[in-house]
This record gives sequence, structure tokens and C-alpha cells, in this order.
Amino acid sequence: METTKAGTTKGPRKATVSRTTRETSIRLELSLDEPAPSEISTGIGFFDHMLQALAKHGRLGLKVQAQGDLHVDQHHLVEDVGIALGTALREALGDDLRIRRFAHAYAPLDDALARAVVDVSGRAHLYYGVQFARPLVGAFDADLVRELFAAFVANAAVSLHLDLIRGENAHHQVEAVFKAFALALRDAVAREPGLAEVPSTKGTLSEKAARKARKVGKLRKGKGR
Ligand SMILES: [Mn+2]
Repeated sequence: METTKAGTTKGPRKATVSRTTRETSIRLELSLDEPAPSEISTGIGFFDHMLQALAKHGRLGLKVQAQGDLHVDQHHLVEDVGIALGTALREALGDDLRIRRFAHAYAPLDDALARAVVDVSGRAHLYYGVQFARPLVGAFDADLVRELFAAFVANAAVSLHLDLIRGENAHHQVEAVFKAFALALRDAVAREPGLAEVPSTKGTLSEKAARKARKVGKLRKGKGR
């Protein structure tokens, strides 16, 4: 996987991820500080719609070009977009994690109500309290929402708790989950330039920085942050 990043301390935080396997080929550009009309093409109409909602409500710059083995099913493609999105977020954030870190949001969509709680913790965890009313939304396999977020948290190293609180219409339910996630993510990654250091009792939210600090004896080993 190739990644590039630019500007962590000042300037826009962004990253580009290109990832090609035998199953999929994905190019994803993410900017946390430059909202722009999204350009999304995955070959799955409803998934495009959800990524557009993520970009819009997350105030992200997001471009996704994804091709994959949709003749098998949608699983590989959706999961690999999650990997690319999580990797891009981690790269874009870089080591300067003077950010809000914790955030939560509720999003209603008519009958549906979803909640997302995010901690940009440096550790991956997904709680998925979500059950949709129907297995398919358009041609999109709703099971894959979990796969997308699992791949995202594993690569972004964030903790994410998603709950679908209620709803009847599966399109509304899925969209509410994506919107709640977008709103929470937007707050969690918001810069807090007034902070003298990262918001962690451990002194770091980044595994790379933690390893470096341990080497020079600034931090003891341990999991807590
Ligand atoms: Mn919709």
C-alpha cells in the first residue's frame, strides 16, 4: 500500500492511499481541513451515497475511486475501502494529535436514530450495536456496514461505538449511522491548537510516538491512555 501525507502541524491534514490487491484496486484521497464536493465511485450506488454523506457531514475532502470483484460480492470492495479510509485518517492526523480526541453525535433521519461515540485513542475497538430492518438497501448488502467500520477502526486505531437506537426504514437506518459517525469524527479530529500537548495522561495518542518515547525512557510500557 502506498501512502503520502502532507502537513500535520500546520496546513491541511491530508493523505492519499493507493491500494491494489488481487481483489480490489482503490485510490482514496482524504483531507480533514479542506471540505470539497466529494468524488466517489465504487460501483455500488448506495455505498457511494453513504460515502458522500460521510464527506458532507464530516466536512471532509474525500475522493474514492474503487474497483473490485463485485462479481463475487461486495464484501472485498467495502472492506478495502474501510482499510483505505482508516489508513488515510491515521496518516492525515500524523503525530501532532492536539485534537479534541473524544466526541459523540446523534443523527436522526425521520424514523431512524443513530449514535456514534469516537475516541482517537491509538487503539482499535468497534462496538456495533446495530441491526437493520432489511438485509439489502438497493443492491447494497447492509451486513457490510459492520465490515467497513471494523476495517476502518483497525487501520485508523480509533475506538468507535455505534448504536442504532431505532428506526424502521433500512435506508434511513444505514444513513443515520453514517451521519452520526461523520458528525462525531468531525468533532473528534478538530484541532485544539491551544493545547500544549496531546490530550492523554500517557503523553501520546500515536503508537509511533509512544515507541519513540519509550526508547528514550520518557514513558513506561503500558496500555492505558
Ligand atoms: Mn438517502
